[in-house]
Amino acid sequence: MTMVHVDIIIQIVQHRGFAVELLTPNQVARSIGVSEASIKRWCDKGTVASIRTAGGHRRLPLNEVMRFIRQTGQPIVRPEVLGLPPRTGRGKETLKRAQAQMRPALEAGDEQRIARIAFDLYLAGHMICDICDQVLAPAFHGIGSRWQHGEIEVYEERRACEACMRVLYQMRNVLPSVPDSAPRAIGATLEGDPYTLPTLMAETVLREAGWRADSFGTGHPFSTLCAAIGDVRPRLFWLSVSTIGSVPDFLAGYAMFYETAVQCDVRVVVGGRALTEAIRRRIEYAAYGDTLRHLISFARSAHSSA
Ligand code: B12
Repeated sequence: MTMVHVDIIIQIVQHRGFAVELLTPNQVARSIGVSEASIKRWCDKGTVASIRTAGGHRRLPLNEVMRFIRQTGQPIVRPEVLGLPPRTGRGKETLKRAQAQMRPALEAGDEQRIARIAFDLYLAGHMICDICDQVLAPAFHGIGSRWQHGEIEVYEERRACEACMRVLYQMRNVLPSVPDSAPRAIGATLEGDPYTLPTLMAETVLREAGWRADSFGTGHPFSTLCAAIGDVRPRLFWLSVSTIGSVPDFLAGYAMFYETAVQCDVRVVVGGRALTEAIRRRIEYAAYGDTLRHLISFARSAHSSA
């Protein structure tokens, strides 16, 4: 029997307050099947950004290596060395093919397969908002209807959510670093709304678009969101609304929240399956979006107009 030894010793350093994973030129060379000398030359020419350790050794941030692979279309021969699932990065993954593969992978709770599908799309150049809108969200809609028809168990649905969240966190780690000067965005869901995925996805796609974005998670009363807006003073606030308990309470709370946002010069973007047209007609907002792609389009215009 052959033993396969994979040495994934990734150093982690703090850079601008974020944990950044660092790789040696040898690890990068093995991951993409080129010589170590080539990697060192690329570092020295600035083709791929690197830093030097106190002892003068080159180290490459993982997110910079991913940027390089994504931009150059360099095939990955040993994805495990980059902390990616086996067989990731072999060829041009399409959204259409991934759509067919994602729901079964989620239902099986197969995190490696979910990560491989998502990373293949990312490495093929797809934006994370499209991966969320066109692959992950439809897969969850399918899971919802299969649960409704008794075809899958509740545990399979919940396990799928947990696995998906872990993969989204993994994707967040490979995104380019966002400078301190980047615009700030925060977002959340309201009290009684336990849906974690849409707000986590909003955070991830805004980070990809170069925002310092933080999801504050689920279940917030309007009053605490007003406090958050006053304390953080973000340029943008996203509110994801997947379920509404009492419509009159929602309308009253939202009116107060929106007034605070206007006073603090914060643009509010709203979205989510519970924001029906009838409800939207009765509230004010800077933008409403059906998709995360809409959120990004608005964020881009808000960024360039500032
Ligand atoms: C997972 C899940 C749960 C989990 C969530 C766990 C978690 N940690 O998030 C839990 C267990 C909490 C749950 C509970 C329930 N659920 Co549920 N759930 C789902 C499921 C399968 C997936 C939800 C999800 O995350 N989707 C993925 C996201 C990303 O997709 P999305 O919401 O469409 O979001 C997209 C857009 O809306 C938009 N968007 C979202 N937010 C924002 C924000 C902005 C700013 C912008 C621009 C865009 C945007 O972009 C997203 C990406 O494209 C859905 C099925 C479905 N159709 O979604 C059922 C579903 C929503 N649930 C349903 C039901 C019935 C329930 C329960 C009542 C079950 C029960 N008997 O207890 C409870 C109610 C809980 C509550 N308080 O409301 C029904 C709702 C039916 C209805 N007519 O309202 C659904 C549709 C399933 C079904 N087909 O029957 N659920």
